[in-house]
Amino acid sequence: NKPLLRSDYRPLDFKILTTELDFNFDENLANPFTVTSKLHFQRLTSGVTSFTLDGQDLELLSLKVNGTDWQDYQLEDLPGEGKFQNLTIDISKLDNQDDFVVEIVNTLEVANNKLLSGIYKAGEHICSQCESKGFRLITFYFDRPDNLSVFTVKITADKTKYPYLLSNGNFVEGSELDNGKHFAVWHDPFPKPSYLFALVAGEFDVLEDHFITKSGRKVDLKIFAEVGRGEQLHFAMSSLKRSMKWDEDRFGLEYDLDLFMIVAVSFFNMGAMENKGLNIFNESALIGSKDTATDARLKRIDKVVAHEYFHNWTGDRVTCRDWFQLTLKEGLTVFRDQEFTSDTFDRTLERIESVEIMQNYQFDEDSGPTSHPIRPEKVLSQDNFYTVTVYDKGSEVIRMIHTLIGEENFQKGMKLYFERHDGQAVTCDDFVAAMADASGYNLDKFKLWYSQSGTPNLKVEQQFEAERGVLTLTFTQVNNPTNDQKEKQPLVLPLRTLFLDQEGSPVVNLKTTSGEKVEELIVLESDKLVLEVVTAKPLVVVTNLDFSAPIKVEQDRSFAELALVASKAPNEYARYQAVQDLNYQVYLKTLADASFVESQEFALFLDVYKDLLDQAVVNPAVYAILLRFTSPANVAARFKADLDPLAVLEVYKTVSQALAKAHGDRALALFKQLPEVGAYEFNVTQAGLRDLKAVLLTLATKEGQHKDLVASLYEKADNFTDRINALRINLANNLGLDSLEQDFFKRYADEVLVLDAYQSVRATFANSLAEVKELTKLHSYDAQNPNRVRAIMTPFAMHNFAVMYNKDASGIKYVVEEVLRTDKFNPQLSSNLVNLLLKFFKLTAEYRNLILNELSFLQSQTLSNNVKEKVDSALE
Ligand code: DPP
Ligand code: ZN
Repeated sequence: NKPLLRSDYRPLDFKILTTELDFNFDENLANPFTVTSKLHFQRLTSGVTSFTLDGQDLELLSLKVNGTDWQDYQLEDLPGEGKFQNLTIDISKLDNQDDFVVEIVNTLEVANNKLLSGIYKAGEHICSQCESKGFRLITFYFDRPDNLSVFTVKITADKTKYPYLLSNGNFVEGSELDNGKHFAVWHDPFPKPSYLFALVAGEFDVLEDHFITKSGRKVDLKIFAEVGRGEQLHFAMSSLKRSMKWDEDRFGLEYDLDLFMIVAVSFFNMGAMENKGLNIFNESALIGSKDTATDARLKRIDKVVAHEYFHNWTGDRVTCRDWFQLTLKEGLTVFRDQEFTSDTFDRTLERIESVEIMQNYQFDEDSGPTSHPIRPEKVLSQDNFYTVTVYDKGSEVIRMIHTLIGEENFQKGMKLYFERHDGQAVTCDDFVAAMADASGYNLDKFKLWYSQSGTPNLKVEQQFEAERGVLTLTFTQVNNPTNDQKEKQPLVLPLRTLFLDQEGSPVVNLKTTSGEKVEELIVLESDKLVLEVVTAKPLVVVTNLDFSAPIKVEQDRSFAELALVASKAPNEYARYQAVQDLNYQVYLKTLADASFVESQEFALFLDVYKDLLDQAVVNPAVYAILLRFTSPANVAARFKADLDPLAVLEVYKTVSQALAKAHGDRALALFKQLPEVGAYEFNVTQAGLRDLKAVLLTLATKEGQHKDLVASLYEKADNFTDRINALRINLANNLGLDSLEQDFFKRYADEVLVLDAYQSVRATFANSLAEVKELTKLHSYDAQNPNRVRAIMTPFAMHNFAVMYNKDASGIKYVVEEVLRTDKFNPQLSSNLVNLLLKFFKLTAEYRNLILNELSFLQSQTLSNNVKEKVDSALE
């Protein structure tokens, strides 16, 4: 159980040029079955006469080299958790050691494989998941991303139970056999690492369509889902076609095979997987229509379909040299999916949503026990590094490069990256080099973002001297030590900055005292920058606009100034930022002194909401976000220490009550004035209006009045979003509209994903732990299915402060029980659940001790590497 280090990377001495796999599935899968693999090796380092293949839980039945039974091998079980194996093959007796074929027959376990890694059963389907190290559960291999091989796959299985037999690439041949079985052969011409291998067998509904690429090639598109749910694939198909078009238009990237398939499966740890030509999805990220998915989930489907499709170039054609480089493909592909969503829907909205992921999740990770740079240095379990840091902060790092060099240079950089590295497994350094070389921009200093963890704090100080007519601005960055790294250096921070006058109008063409133009993008390259701006009047300075750098900004600003920006700034993002800062101030001040809600400043705060409610609704989606008083969970994310969740919850209740009291009528009036949304369409205006209606109704019905409007929102709904919003408001405001739930269950009894959404609302508003546990009795619940478990545990632990942080620790203990239970069969799932406990470092001493005690208890149990790694870091 030793951690791997990035610095340990060694290139392979051999490569596997071609891989032929032959699977023959038994109908009932009761027994482990055999796979035959034929591997064509080429030696890369002369003189080396042995190599080691990775395996896990496999039984080796036979080994041949060049067709002859081969005895010169050693199979050893590695110490520690899991049955990891090394198969070392000695070829010193071989005549031609540079080029030879190894044939391996081994068994693997499918029916009892609960890891959801390797090949496993998802309900009635057989499917695979190999990223990052799942292929070794199938056969012995160089299960690492830098071995690129051309795969040919033969699958044989019962024809009735498994009418579809799928793998990567192109279909070559297939036919019936006389024993009730049939077979199919697939060939993928693009060399790929083992983590991109995929296999699917089963009965499905299929939605078919096609796409004509910009060079005129026809690509067949097929999306598969469980029988009976094919009707819910149309949205995903439209996402796929738009993604293909967008990648051509914006990045010039065209699809490269004649067939692209996506399959939805019911048991899956991740969101989805970008296997070459055969993406496999968690059904929650693929199946959905207006009647079964919220606008938010449809948007997620759109994003995930795009994300996995975009991996075809950024991930599959050019992949990672080793797993420490994961952000090379993930950060870049998240950046690409964010740009796709921005171009498709609304840029400001997308920006706000991405920023909220950073602020509400990534910042805590970066200052907590598991903090790591986007390119980690040390890993015990690779599964643990599919994090918001690697993904979302990784994307922010790409975005900063984009901001510094501009779109045109960025696209030149992408072109150069593909020219240099198509068909290769490369590093983050290779990517940055392509960007620097194509743009001529020196990124040497910038590269520290890849190796330094933690969130920089930017202090912004301003001083206005009326006599001199000068505003002195001082930017100072402070990089605090993190759990993984004590020494820090200043990072390059691109700061998009906006200057406003005292009425909230922009001031442009400013000059410094030395006559230089004040740029809209200020780049801080060291720990301090002082700027003397010539101005006769004081200015309002809004910096890090659009979250141009992933940092925390500390700026002393008056309530009045924040209120001005919040209600008047001519920039939606600036207003959003000001509203958030204002809300945070209200929390802090009320926590410090409960009588704050009687103060002048609080009246000013209420006036901001009055102003907002009196304004014309231009962009309903962003407007709805502005009007939503920050939730306890999101405000908790801004705390650095001494967070008392129950006290925060009390403030939330008090202030939202005060807002309702002051503006409930105004909210109601606006609700009634909103334009009719009309027959359902998925677009940003409609989705924004639906969201806005829910925000306004929540405010208007806070004190139990106007229930009929909530009932009618439900009854008149032609979509799932309005229905679940009505249920949510009913529970949030205790309206007692029981008949809505009765209808809901009649309507959706068979829709597991809808019921997950329902469970999440219930878990958020449950009044006791007993109520939370009661949710596991719902007919759709399955204690082994990650979607079912997470639908309850995540909202409960993240959003239900009252029950999760009950002082008797029962909420915390429930999370621990679930970690231990799931760790026995699915360490990726249990490791996800442990994250729910890792905010202890910022809580008050009382909670910190409660959680640390529980983590010590966990540490005394037998744990997977995945959970152990996190618990050990927490207790370090
Ligand atoms: N399938 C996961 C993703 O696309 C891991 N590659 O992010
Ligand atoms: Zn990805």
